[in-house]
Amino acid sequence: MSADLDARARAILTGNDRGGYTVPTAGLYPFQWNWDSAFAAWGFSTFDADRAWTELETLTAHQWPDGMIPHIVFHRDDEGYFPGPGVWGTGRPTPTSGISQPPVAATMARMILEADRSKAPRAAALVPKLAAWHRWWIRARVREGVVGIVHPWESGRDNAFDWDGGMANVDGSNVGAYQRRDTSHVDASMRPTKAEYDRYLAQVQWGKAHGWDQVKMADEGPFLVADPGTTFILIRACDDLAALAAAAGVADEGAAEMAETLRGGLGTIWNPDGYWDSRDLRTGVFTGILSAGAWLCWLAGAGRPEMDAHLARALGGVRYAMPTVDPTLPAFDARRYWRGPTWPFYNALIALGLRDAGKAAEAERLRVDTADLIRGGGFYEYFDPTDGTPCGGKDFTWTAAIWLAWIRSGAGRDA
Ligand code: 9WN
Repeated sequence: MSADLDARARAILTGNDRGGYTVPTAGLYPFQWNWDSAFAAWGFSTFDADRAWTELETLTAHQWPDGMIPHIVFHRDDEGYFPGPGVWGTGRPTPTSGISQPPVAATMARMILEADRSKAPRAAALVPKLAAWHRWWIRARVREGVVGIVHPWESGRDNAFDWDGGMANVDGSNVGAYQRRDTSHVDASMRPTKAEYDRYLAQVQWGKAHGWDQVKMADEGPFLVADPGTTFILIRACDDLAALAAAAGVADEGAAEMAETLRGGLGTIWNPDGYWDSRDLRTGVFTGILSAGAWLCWLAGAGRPEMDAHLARALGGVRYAMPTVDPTLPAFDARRYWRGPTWPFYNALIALGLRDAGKAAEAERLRVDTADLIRGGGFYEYFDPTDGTPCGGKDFTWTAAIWLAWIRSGAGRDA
């Protein structure tokens, strides 16, 4: 059975390969997405190391001159997704979106290199690009010591409760008529609402109207919310970039120092009620809902006793770990995208942190539950953590990737 699933996972990766880059899933997401692509590379590395490095090289080839690596690269036009390249209007030689996405690439590159050291020259060539990207985060997004995202899509957790407060200040009433495409591929009840989409679009229009000036977007744009998830990922990425550089025999370009500086700013996102929390950087207000960004604290070595208690409660509250919102809260919504469901790729990331924090049993719980979800429902985008119902897009690249690289290859297991 598992051997069949291994073959199926490899077939999904190769089937979603569009020649040097991988789409998250055919139809719903027809372009190259940043963090999906990094996970795809991890998956490819289990059977084709060269293809894994190519994925990362294609992604970084579309880096902006200021260092940003965009959240979508529109290699070729496709009517199946909205908003497409024309709406973003970034003017890049190959069109891209105008925001970024959580920088997991260095973490994936480190694991890929550790599995096959012969690729050190390809890793060495990536280091300066990743370092420039990490510096971009610090220059264009780190405010009050933590990462502030300028658009919910930049967090990769689009409709999380974390952004509701900041989104309430975005005027979505003048965006004009538009046709969504996502709801023609998947059930609308599982997707963000129309009101959310109006505001997503208003923020894109603001960025375009201001020439995609990244510093201005953070300092003057309609939305800036501190994201624990991206902050923890960036810290980990800086640690991993330093290790990657050492393994590849090149300078780390200040990566280790960046990680330390970022660790010093974490107080900004510690909610005095006792958990890591997102915070509107325009108003200083915490979201007040324990959500998935906090589950990445261990990835950055930022666990605290209070978080151990929250972890135990959340694990006890669902059949399938890990829910993206504390399941004991009334806000928990088991099937609405980032408002409760469990995401296989995200579980892999949480588990890497848990393993490194010495929480082998919890990491294993995530691995076993995620394996059960995939065995029972297939390689879906995400799942209902209460009963395992598969949701969203099918034959998903990063779900297949983590099946191969984490569930079957042992990363994230108790060594
Ligand atoms: C917007 C591709 C992406 C993921 C994100 C996920 C979703 C896009 C969307 O799909 O976002 O970027 O249209 O919903 O939230 O994490 O990278 O899989």
